Formats: sequence, C-alpha cells, structure tokens
Amino acid sequence: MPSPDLEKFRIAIDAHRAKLADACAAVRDAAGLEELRNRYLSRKRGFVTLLFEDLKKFEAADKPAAGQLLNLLKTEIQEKLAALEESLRTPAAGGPGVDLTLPGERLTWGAAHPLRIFQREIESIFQEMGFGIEDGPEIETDYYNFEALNFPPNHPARDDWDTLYINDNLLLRTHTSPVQIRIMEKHKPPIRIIIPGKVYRRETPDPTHAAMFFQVEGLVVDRNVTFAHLKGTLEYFLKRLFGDKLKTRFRPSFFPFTEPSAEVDIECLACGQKDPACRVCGGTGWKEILGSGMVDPQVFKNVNIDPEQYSGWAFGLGVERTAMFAYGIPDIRYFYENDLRFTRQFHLK
Ligand code: FA5
Repeated sequence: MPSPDLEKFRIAIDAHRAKLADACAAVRDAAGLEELRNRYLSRKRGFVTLLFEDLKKFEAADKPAAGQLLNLLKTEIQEKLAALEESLRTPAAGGPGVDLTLPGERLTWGAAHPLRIFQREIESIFQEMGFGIEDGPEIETDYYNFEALNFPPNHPARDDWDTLYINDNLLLRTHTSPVQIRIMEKHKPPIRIIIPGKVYRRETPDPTHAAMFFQVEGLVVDRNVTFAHLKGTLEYFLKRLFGDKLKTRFRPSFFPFTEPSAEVDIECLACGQKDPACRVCGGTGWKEILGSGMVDPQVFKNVNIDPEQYSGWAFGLGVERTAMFAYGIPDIRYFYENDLRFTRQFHLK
C-alpha cells in the first residue's frame, strides 16, 4: 500500500487547526464544550482519533514526521479546550466563578402575607353584602384626620390618638376614619363602603400594640339607617369570620365622630372565657376588636349631607388584633418579623 502524502496530511491538519478557533468561539456553555471535545477527541469518531488511524498507513520513514504533526495538533486542541473550560467557569467581567455544571437552585414561590390574606377574607365578606372598597392617603391633613371628624383644635380626645406629625398641618393618619370624610365629600348617599389601610400611632410596641397597623373602616349612609343595621351587620360579619357560636358584646364608648358609640368585644378565644389569669384578655373573658357608632350629625354637616334626611353608621376594625384571634397568634409583632417559619403557616383560602 503506498504511503499517504505527508504534505496532504499536513494540509489536513492545518485545516482542522484553522477551524478550531471558530469552533471554540462558538461555545457558550458546558454542553457546547463537551460536544466540541467529542468532535475532535472522541475515541471512536473524533477527527484526531481518525488521523491517528491514518498514521498507521505511513511508511516507516515518514511516520515520525507525520506523528509529530499530529501530536502537536492534539496538544494544541487539549490546551484550547482546557482554556475554554476555565473561561466558562470565570466570566470575563471578573465576577465570582460560576460552575455551569452544578445543578440549579430551586426558586421558591412567594405568597401573600398573612395580613393580606386575612384582609382579603374581610373584604370578600363585605363585598358579598354589597359593600364597595375604597382607599385614601396615609399622609393626612389635620383637617381630615381630626377637625372634620369633630375633634376641635386642642380637644382632649385628640390625646387618645398619639399622633406622628410631619409638620403643623400634615401627619401620618392615626385611623382610617378620615377617608369617611373624603368619600362623603365626593359622593352623595347611598354610601356602603369599607376602607382597608395602614395607620400610624406613636406607640411602644407590645404583644397587642404596634406603631403601624392595619384597620378596616366601614361606612354606611342612607335614609332610615339605624343602630340595628350596624349591630346586625357587624354580628353577621364576625360570625362569618369566627363561626356561628361566637359571643359578641357591644359596649358603650365615646368617639367624637359617632353618637352613640360602641366598642365591640368578642369572647376571648384564647381561654374560652375560662381562665381568670389569661394573658390575652386579662381574665375578663372579652377582647375589644373594633370601635363603631352612628355618624354624628356634625360630621354630616361638615360634608354638606343633611342629617335630617340621612343617617349612617361606621366602624373601625383592627386587622392584626382580629387576625390574632382568628389564627391564635399570641404576639402582634410576629406579623412584621417576616420569619418564614411563621409566614409559611398561612395559605390562601
Ligand atoms: C379608631 O381608630 C376609630 N377610628 C374607630 C371608629 C371608626 C369608631 C368609625 C367609630 C366609627 P380605636 O383607636 O379604638 O378607634 O382603634 C380601632 C381598633 O384598632 C381597635 O379596636 C384595635 O383593634 C385596633 N388598634 C388600636 N390601636 C392599636 C395598636 N396600637 N396596635 C394594633 N391595633 C390597634
């Protein structure tokens, strides 16, 4: 058998060498690198392996020269592939090395915060009863937060709401009640809405008090609306949340913007009204969750609604306090710590 032409062999080797640079440049990831390595060096069909097969056909005199050419090509290929592997691991930007061969990290799905889940539950009960949902600004003027709600300047009732002032006129709203005024200024009765939102108070946090917390305000204004409607609606709402057997109590109270006013307590679900030393209810068997009352005629006058023709009622519910009972949470601060062991226990219904 005639010996293959050494010159032709050299040309074939050079052709592979020329293609190598382009092939390397096209590699984007570990899989591409593996494919290239196989194309050149695979034991069965790699280009270099096939050239070594050809080497056997050379006459003894040409074999050393042909072998040298081929070994040079093989070393060159191995060095280029090693460099390529390194560059895939270390991006040019100089950032930390990324090993593309490692298995990926599983991403976890986010979920709604427990307070948001509970707020939605409250919203859907009121929506079923035909209430709309409104909102208003968290930065309020003194007028909306206090004055239009019948708190005259320097009135001692303002002290019940420890207020965070921005300047003489602006403050962080201490309750969602100012939105009542904003809505009644814009819309004529009938009005039937709830207003969920954040409120702020200068409070030292403890297991049942936060400096920022959520309220849901309710407002109904129409002709012939009575306290019986207020009582019936709130009792129905609380039974939907806590079950038919829940005991509720309306306790006379005072708010400048409602007359008469009542705070609503629910039976203490922590001790079942049985533990005189209960830390949640202090042994009283009851826990306050909301303030309510009939809209004061002066408030109607402030928004140009005629109190002779219309009446209304309102309430303001503490979302965290109520959620603590619904879910059996002993400390309000758990809601804000974002400890996943806590937040993962809640699911959207
Ligand atoms: C009010 O804020 C009135 N605006 C409620 C109202 C609305 C009365 C409409 C009449 C008509 P009060 O300050 O009591 O009232 O707060 C209402 C509820 O918010 C409380 O029952 C309680 O559940 C919750 N709450 C009050 N302070 C805190 C606090 N520091 N941390 C967490 N929840 C609180």
